[in-house]
Amino acid sequence: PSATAMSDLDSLLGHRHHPSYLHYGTAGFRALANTLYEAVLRCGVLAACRSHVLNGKAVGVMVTASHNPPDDNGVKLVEPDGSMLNSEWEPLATEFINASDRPAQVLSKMVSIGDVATARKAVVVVGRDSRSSSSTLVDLVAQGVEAIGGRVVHIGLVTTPQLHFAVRARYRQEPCNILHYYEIMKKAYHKLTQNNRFRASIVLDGANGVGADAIKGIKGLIPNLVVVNKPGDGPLNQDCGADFVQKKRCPPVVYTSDKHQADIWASLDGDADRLVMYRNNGDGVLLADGDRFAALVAKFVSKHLASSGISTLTVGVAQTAYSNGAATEYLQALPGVDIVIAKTGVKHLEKAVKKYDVGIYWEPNGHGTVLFSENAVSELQSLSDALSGNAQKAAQVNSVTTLLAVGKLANQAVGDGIADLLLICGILCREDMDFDAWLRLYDERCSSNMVVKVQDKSVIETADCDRSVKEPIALREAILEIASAQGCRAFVRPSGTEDVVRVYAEAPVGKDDLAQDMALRISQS
Ligand code: NG1
Ligand code: ZN
Repeated sequence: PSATAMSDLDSLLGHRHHPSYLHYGTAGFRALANTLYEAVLRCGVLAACRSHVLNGKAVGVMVTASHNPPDDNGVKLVEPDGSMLNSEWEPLATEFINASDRPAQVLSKMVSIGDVATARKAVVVVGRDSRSSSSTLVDLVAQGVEAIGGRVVHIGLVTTPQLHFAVRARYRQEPCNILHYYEIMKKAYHKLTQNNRFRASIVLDGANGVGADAIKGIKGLIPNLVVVNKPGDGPLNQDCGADFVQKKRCPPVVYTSDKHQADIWASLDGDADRLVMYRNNGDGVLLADGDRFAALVAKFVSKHLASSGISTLTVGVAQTAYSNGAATEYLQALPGVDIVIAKTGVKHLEKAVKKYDVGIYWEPNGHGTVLFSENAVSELQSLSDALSGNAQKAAQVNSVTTLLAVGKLANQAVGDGIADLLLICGILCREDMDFDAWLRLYDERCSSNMVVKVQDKSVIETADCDRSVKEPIALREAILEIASAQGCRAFVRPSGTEDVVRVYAEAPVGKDDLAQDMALRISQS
């Protein structure tokens, strides 16, 4: 890089002034919004550099802290194909964002800033969630991009999956306007349901966030849908939303005074990339979490693949340490379905299923999707063309059309709460299944999640995809001892998004107290 470009940039970036060292974690950088100004400005610079090295393909930046409290915010980079930031760039991002002295020089390992500024080909697509701090942070991202000659495409207030969609569509030279996002989903939903109505009533909790607005785009598809907890109704994610319901196992607070009743409830998180569904019993919930989504989808896909007559396509389901043991057993029994275990965090799950033609992944917290490989889509499409109009093969045609619809409806870049709502409702409708029948697919084992605040979470090192602790040895042994009873397991891992350590314990069906007791004893050890 030329000396001028570097020193200009160094003076723009100034000195690092976020109070603590920030890591590019499972979901990018996250912290209290008012400590992130410098970091997001630098993320703008970084995103432009990434776009430059990818020959000007547009990179995405999403400003959100998902399910975290309203005063937090965060920033996450998206690759041109809609996937998460290339893992080689994660440590670079961490180093660059934290460099207090001559930050521009850090980047020179990967790219020459002078070249980026001269070539002027970098493009960065920027979106934000509904937090009050998000607009300011978007302006700073844009400043960073423009500082080195990049171009910013603002897509405004969007859900995280919409940002991924827009970036991916641009890359594939498909229409990338958000209106198309809805059009594609609507068409696919009608194909999946074969124009049947989903009859059950649903109350959807929008976590007081952007998802409650975005859902308007699919208005009418689910006739009996009422949306509560819209932006402005209450604080974002506070006592509501997918993370709250899944972790606390209790219904959300509804911030408007009307009373609501429905067959099924559903909760999105603050940026609408997660969804959980449940029966609301007033004080408790009967939860359909991500494991249940994966089970229903895998069962449906495996059935239709068998009846489509295609035997060459592989199906894999990725789970994490948090996946319920009963879900794992259920999936293991499905014909033609492989199970792989991945580390916690969507990027690991996504990677684990990429080698399959149909890759299904869900985190229990409700983040997940079904990915169809190019090969799967083209095989299904050719078969569909070959069978077109063949009345004798109606059942086969039906299955092929159904699978193509699933691949269109499910977000092909990331988990998407809105797409997942349609996918699940569509499958329940097709299977003529009600919510209770879905829950009867398997009996969930009892589990307990707890968080512990510690001074330094980094002393904990995990192994075996987070399922066991490697260090410290005393903790490892304590867990083994506490979870030694028949049918029990437990683990501890440092959170990648919050300054806490997470404890998980699982006990056989009906042994709720045992799961709670194990988690509590581990928390205290
Ligand atoms: P951490 O904070 O690392 O546990 C949480 C979720 C992850 C993932 C990320 C990204 C749990 C236990 N963990 O990560 O699964 O979704 O947030 O949002 O739910
Ligand atoms: Zn989220």
